[in-house]
Amino acid sequence: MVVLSKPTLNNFSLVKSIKPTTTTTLSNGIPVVDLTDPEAKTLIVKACKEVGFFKVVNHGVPLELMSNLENEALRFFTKPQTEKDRAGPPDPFGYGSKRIGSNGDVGWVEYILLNTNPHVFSSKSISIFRENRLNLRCAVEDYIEAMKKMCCMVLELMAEGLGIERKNELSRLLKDEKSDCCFRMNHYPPCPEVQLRNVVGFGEHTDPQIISVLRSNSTSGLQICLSDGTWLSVPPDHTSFFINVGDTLQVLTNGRFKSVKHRVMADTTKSRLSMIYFGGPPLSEKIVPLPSLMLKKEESLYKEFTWCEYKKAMYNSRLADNRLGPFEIK
Ligand code: GA4
Repeated sequence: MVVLSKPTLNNFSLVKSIKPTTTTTLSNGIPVVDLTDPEAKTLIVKACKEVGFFKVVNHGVPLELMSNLENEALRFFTKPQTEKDRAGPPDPFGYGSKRIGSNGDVGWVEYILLNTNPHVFSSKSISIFRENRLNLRCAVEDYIEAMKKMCCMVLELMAEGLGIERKNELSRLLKDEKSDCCFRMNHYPPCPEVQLRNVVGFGEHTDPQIISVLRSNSTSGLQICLSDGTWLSVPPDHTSFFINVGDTLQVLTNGRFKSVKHRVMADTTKSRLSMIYFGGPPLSEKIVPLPSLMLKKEESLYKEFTWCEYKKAMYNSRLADNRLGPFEIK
């Protein structure tokens, strides 16, 4: 029998000197990170390793910025179909309905997809911004600026949490004037068919970029796939952001961070509106594990490729494909 002695002053001080492990706050199994928490960097790294997904609170982005864009987007999505179609079909950017990508994927969704590169964004030829949609243009502009800032802040916390000396090692990829980011607004109208079967709004996939930030209205639908293959519903929260690790970040961290598979199911009664900012590197960037992260004899799990090469492969793929598969070193 083991007799436990009462803590003496000595072993009590020993217990006190062990640094308490940071505990993750969970919302229905989803890690939540308060960006003002001094432990944020540790919690972000833990979430990226274990789930590849987390919710961000206390992010400093004014709610007004989000609701302003939500209102402008809804104003567009409630226009007659013929008017919306004039801003499509997506090539891959523009207005799209039901068809996702160009390889046969469909979903119960309509969307606006935009390239946020300033040279492209400021050009007059963006079809969605014709027809006097100056308010929408301004709302998107303000929003994507805030998203880029937040992504960089999160990427810097990640670098710190990973113990990387240069904290801009990841964020520099987005700060680069040639960074290849895009922005998507998805509108999922209510789908009465759901009574017959579960209708998929946006099919399962991983995001190819480094990082994605999602914000939605209060309608549920987003699900993430856990490591045991089960789907977890993400409770919506219109005041917060949800961050997910993309394929590129999985490679940059040599598999430490997991690019999370996710999908959206349609709702029977309520429409869902989501906005997602996708942070990608410059086209010419070589995507290899960060040397500063690699242990002494650690080898890359992936063949070398540029973001441009990955994008080419991505546009030839279907949503649910394992896009990193062909680049894995077996
Ligand atoms: C998934 C993530 C982003 O929404 C997106 C999508 C892109 C598109 O809609 O054009 C793709 C998809 C996404 C990956 C595979 C290809 C390309 C649709 C599709 C079937 C904008 C992106 O970057 O990759």
